Amino acid sequence: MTIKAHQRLLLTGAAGGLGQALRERLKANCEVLRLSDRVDFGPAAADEEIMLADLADAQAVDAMVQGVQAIVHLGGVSVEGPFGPILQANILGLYNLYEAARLHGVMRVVFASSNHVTGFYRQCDTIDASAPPRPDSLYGVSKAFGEDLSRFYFDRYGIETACVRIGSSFPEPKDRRMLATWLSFDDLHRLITACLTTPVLGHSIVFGMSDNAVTWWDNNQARHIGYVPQDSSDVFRDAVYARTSAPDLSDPVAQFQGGGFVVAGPFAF
Ligand code: NAI
Ligand code: 15L
Repeated sequence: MTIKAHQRLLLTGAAGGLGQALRERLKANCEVLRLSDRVDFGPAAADEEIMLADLADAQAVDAMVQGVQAIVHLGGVSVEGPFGPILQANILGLYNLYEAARLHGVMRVVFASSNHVTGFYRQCDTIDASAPPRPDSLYGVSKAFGEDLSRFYFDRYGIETACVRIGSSFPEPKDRRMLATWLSFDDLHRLITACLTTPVLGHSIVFGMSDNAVTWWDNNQARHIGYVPQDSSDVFRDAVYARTSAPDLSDPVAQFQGGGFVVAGPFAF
């Protein structure tokens, strides 16, 4: 049984792909689940509250955060694109979120970081949380900013954060790269639950992946979180190989962990 570690839990980005996947699952983690996004996504169900907010709007973010005990922060731009929206949602928006957390005494945050913080490591490298960031995109740079901002709020104010460098969280791995990066929705929920319930979280970086045989990431520095994945991309391997061709190893997309993000853009502001 999942421990309801917090009375009222805030989930941002609730209208997005992962927000929808987690909405039902996270009800097990709290008495009241507060859901937020910039876009309207319909009415609240039992044991839910909905508070729409643009992350760039400090007042709206303040209201969104007031009264919760913990935050699962998924909201923001989730792919590479023009810098303007990334700046508003992922940089200014994250600052607004942590300021609101500080003002309202919210002491634990699960931050959806991304594997694109380290996307310029090679697919033959195995890295752990001590590897310096090598972002593969402006999007990845914004997530690296989020990891540093949350570390500052921990060192200065004691707000604990798990920076979850999510790999590829979709119903199934879509291509050969995702056989290494895949994170099932159930394992994502297990990982978030571990981050919400571990006695001492501190400021931690954890790679969000299932128990995939091929991996580029080592989570040994996150053992205090207590995450034990139970799914694996391996059951999809034969099907993925059958429908995809062998990678061109001279192509940066096949060389680097970030895949297509290493060549995306540039985009107009
Ligand atoms: P998504 O793009 O489906 O959802 C993001 C949500 O954030 C959307 O509903 C959008 O309306 C909202 N949003 C965007 N800008 C906003 C703003 N200014 N104010 C308020 N809300 C805003 O993305 P997805 O796949 O659900 O990912 C969720 C989080 O996890 C994102 O932060 C993403 O960067 C991160 N992540 C996801 C991965 C995945 O495999 N799905 C991999 C790595 C990281
Ligand atoms: C991400 O950070 C994105 O949010 C997601 O849409 C995927 O592209 C994922 O990384 C990935 O690397 O597969």
